[in-house]
Amino acid sequence: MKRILIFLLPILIIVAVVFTVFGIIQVKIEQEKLMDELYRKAKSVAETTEVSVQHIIKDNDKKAARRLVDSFQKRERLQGCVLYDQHGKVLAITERIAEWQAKDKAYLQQVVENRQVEAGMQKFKDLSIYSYAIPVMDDSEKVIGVVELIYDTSYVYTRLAELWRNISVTLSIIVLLIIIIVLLIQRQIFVVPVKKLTEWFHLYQKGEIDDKHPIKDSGELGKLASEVEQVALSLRVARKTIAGEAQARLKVDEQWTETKLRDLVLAKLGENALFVVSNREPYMHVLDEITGQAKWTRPASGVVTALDPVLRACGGTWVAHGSGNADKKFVNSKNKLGVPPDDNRYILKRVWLTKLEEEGYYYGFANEGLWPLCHVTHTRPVFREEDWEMYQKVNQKFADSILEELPAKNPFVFIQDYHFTLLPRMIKESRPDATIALFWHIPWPNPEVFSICPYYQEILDGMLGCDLIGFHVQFHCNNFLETANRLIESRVDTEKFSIVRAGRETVIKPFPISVDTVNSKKEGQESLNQKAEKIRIELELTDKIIGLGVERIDYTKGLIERVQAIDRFFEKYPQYKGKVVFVQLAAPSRTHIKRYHDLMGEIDELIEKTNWKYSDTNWQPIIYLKRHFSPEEILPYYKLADFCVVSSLHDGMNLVAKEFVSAKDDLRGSLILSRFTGAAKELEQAIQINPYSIEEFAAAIKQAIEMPREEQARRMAIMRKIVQENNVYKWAGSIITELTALKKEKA
Ligand code: ADQ
Repeated sequence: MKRILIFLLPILIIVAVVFTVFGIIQVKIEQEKLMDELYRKAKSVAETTEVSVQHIIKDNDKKAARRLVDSFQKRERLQGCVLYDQHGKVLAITERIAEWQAKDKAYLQQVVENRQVEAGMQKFKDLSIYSYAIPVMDDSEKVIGVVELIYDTSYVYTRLAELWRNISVTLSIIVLLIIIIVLLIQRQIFVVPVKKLTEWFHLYQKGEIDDKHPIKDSGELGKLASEVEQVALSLRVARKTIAGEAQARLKVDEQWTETKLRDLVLAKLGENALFVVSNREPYMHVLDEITGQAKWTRPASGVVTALDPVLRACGGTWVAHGSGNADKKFVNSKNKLGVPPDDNRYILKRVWLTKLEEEGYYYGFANEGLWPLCHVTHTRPVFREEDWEMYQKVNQKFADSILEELPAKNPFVFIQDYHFTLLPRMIKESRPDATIALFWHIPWPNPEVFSICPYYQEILDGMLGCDLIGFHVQFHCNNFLETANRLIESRVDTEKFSIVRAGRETVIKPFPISVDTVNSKKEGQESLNQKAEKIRIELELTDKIIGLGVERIDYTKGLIERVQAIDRFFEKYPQYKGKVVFVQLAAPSRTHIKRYHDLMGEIDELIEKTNWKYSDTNWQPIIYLKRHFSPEEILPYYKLADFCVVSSLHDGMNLVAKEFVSAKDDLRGSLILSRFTGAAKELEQAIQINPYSIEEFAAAIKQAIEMPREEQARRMAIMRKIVQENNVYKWAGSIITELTALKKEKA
């Protein structure tokens, strides 16, 4: 549009200038013509009245004078006639211009003295008047009086204004015609062919049509089309070859890796790229508070930890809320960018939310409502009608953003978590051909608990727009099946683990999420050990037994209970004072919510109290590092730790437990793991605890510290094997395999 304006604007300016000049000339000519007409008319009338006026004055015939001036009263427009004697005294005047007598008329003097006609424009009240004054002489050529004819000239200006109006209307019509013609030409020679070429490219490279490109032009556009044709052909061939090779490689049974997942995606999804949706974006751009420069970071989030390697492996598009304060600077016109920012492997599309939307949908409904509802941690869920309205609005916003990205046929959409329960139905209604999966990263409670939510009907109905819903463990699947069975009209198939609602089936399955056990090892052992030793020196941990916690600050993670257990541990086993140090890495999270804000204060206070209680000049029991760490920064802490504590009061899976195990390639160290995490179902060799039991927790710390090296190694080896075999690539691979199988079944 901007380019058309650049082209159109000079033409329109030239046309407007020409028309204005033409208009000015036209008006001037017309004005002169009208004034000339008036002059002639006045002259002729004056000459015809001159003789009779001569007699009237000579005979002092007042009646005849009256008749004469009255005859003007009947004439069109405002006209009149005035008879004067030779001294300028009014003898008779037409009634409708009676007030004209009062006007000071210096020019009458001139008429008498010079014996000449005086004609010109005069002001009378608000009117413009044309006056024509002629001397009346007797037979001896002596001036005996004056006849003045008066004409209202306002009709002249009315005529001129009409002329201007006509010129303007003609100009507007011409401008409009020029715009329409230019737009039509532009559409015909550019928009239509380019649109056709784009559609053709889209279908041809995917192998959906075999026609030649549709551009008939032999000029520059034709050349461009021919280049596009070559690219489309190469792409089509490459896709086919890659998918074939991938299929062949998949047959080999080997450990799940990035490459194997990529092969699976290519072989199973083929041309259909993967679309992932989550609230949290995998990479955010933020302004550095000190330098003011924009930099990118990876948020502390289990969902991001799990899905980023999957998307890196198989490409696709990830749609998420753009929440970084410098995010807008780094997207293209479609709000997209290639990520990771230093090695573009897939596309991130950012969706913008207003503060009000974020407040209601994210902080309010999702995190003050659904999050505590699904975690049994005795924090009361809050449901506000205005939050629910925002939640619906934002789900629709995401649906619109995704729908405009989906390809023409059979797309795969993989939705993450409790932020988007309404999204599956919204997408399915517009695109019934889309295969949709939702993965629920947090626990699912029993029907009684879930029915507390005033909107449970809408939420369940929205979720059942999916073809597949995944949870971490079977227990959460069972809870969900029971919830649907009890709370909404549906049929639960306990053999297939599926729910049928309004003739549509949704399969419910467990897919235990995991970590990337392949790429996390990319950094050389040597540099990792160096980093770990540097931390040991900086934090004065030499000769100390090191415990570690890595968390987002959240009430579900059991941080308060952990500090209480550490306190109890030193109380019960004082021999460890000065010998054991617990390092806690903690990323502030959802700090706008009061419960989270208060929790931060509570933890600060409790740690300070515990440190004050036990520390001496050379030692303090807890080192609290409250900030966000990058995955590369966290890894050396895992290396360094003798034991790691995961004390969640309730957790869907918990990736920290798996990250710790995955990092321990020297088989050293032990894991204390809450029984209420999904991970506890897989990592049976961890020291499992009930974090609510402070005694049991403190004893577990002692057990972890005193566990013989061989026992540590035996347990760690088993846990490592489990995590390695069931890494995040297997998790994603299983979901994709299940989805494609469902799609085939439907077909
Ligand atoms: P979370 O509760 O966010 O997510 P969790 O499994 O505890 O997930 O993983 C947290 C991630 O954040 C880990 O990768 C960890 O390394 C990282 N992290 C922790 N502290 C950090 C810090 N201070 N700085 C930077 N990064 C930090 C949800 C569910 C979980 C489920 C995951 C994945 O609540 O139960 O395991 O999703 O499905």
